[in-house]
Amino acid sequence: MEQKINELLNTQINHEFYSAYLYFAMSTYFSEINMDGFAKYMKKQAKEELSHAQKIYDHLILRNEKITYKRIEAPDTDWVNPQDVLDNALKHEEFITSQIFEIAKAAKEANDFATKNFINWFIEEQLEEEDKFRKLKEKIKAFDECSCTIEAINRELDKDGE
Ligand code: OFO
Repeated sequence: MEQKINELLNTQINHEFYSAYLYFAMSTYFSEINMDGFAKYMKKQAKEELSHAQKIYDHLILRNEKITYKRIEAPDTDWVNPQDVLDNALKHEEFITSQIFEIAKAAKEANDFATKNFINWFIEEQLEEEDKFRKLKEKIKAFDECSCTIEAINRELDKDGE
């Protein structure tokens, strides 16, 4: 594996851990305002992010590649309302998608077919994750108009949670 791809994959492990950290923080935010369905949902997302980090870790190990550990930043938690949290989650996923595309591009340029194939799973996953947050964000747009809407979504998410 080229050094550049090793570095990109190690950086992506860090991004996935940061994503988990961010979503746990969002889960805390929702717990604190008694929106337990949303809290469960974000906790589930956080756990998924940990599994993404592990997937990349396993791929590097499988290829006998070096793993490097980096500092995980603390997320900013100054959200003003639930809509703001979901805006932030969607923006974050869009950033992650751009990073995944960088890996795909580098793998293509290096003719690293194993990484190219591996990263395809993440490309699909990102489509789903952006879609999930976009839809949830749209749903709670009505929050300002009717608090019963957000209560209904909260109950729906509570049923889906792990
Ligand atoms: Fe939220 O996605 Fe990981 O990759």
